[in-house]
Amino acid sequence: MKAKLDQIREQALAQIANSDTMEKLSEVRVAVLGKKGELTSVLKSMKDVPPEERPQVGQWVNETRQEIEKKLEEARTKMERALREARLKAEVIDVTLPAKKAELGHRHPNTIALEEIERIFVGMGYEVVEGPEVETDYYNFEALNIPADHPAKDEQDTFYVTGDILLRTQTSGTQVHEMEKGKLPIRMIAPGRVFRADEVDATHSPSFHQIEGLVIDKHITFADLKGTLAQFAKELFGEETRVKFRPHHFPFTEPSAEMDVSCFKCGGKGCRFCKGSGWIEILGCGMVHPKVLKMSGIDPDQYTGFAFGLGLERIALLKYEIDDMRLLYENDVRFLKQF
Ligand code: 2U9
Repeated sequence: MKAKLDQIREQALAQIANSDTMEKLSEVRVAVLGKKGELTSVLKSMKDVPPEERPQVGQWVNETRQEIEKKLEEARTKMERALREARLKAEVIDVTLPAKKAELGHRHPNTIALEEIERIFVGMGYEVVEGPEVETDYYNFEALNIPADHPAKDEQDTFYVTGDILLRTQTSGTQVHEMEKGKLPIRMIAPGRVFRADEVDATHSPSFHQIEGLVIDKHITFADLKGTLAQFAKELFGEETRVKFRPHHFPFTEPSAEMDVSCFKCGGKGCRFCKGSGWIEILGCGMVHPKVLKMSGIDPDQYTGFAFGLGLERIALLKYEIDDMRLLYENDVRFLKQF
């Protein structure tokens, strides 16, 4: 029996020594110590051993089993360590490699211009108010003293949802909503998307953005309008910028004007950029029409105000010297990257 056990042990230890994978080690364990293993069958044959010899044989079997188990465990630990070392070696991280550059997004020229304009007016104490893009005829036209037969109301110029509901053609409805709240004074700008049934070309789009402003308080005069917009122009285009006002007509303001800035390319001498005139038109403005104040519940004998409106895309095109509005809507990264 002892010889048999020694043979099992020698054979098992040799097999363990020859095992070069976890699977092979596992096979050895099953073949020797498993339910149908060689050592297990020796144990099963104990019944044939004379009772007086059983303690001795039992001890041999246990010793053999323990020795094989110990060797199996040693081999397993050794193999695991080798495997881990090989894995760590393969996974090695070279901390000296240059990092991958993360691609940063770019703000759209419209956004850059909008944020700059908002910063200027917020700095002068204005609130930024947004309103709905879908309006009723009343808020887009009637409350602004735009008569029923005005050409802007034509279906050729305005996108109608139904007979009375439309996509706003200007952000002015937002100011009307604000006036109706009855909280005075008002110092606000209303930036946002507007819609006009225009054909696309280098300077037109059926959807663009406006920034309109409204100030209403006691004793507001045209001098306040001039001072405010002159300061705005200096902050947007540079301290040396001069402004001039040309008489104009809008139904919602009286008197009305358009404001030009001295050309920031040539300083006013005249160049290709300002088409030789030295001046660039940037906005429309005027004193809020008394009828407009009255319709929204403000007493024009107590309160006066000024308003202005400008096209955001026009400012972005001018400021960043972009010659085609369509570039602003294509979102070509090669274009956007430049700002
Ligand atoms: C209220 C009263 C008056 C807003 C104004 C303009 C002049 C103007 C144009 C600029 C270029 C539109 O984007 S554009 O085509 N706007 O010239 N807008 S005054 O006047 C208002 C607004 C609201 C209650």
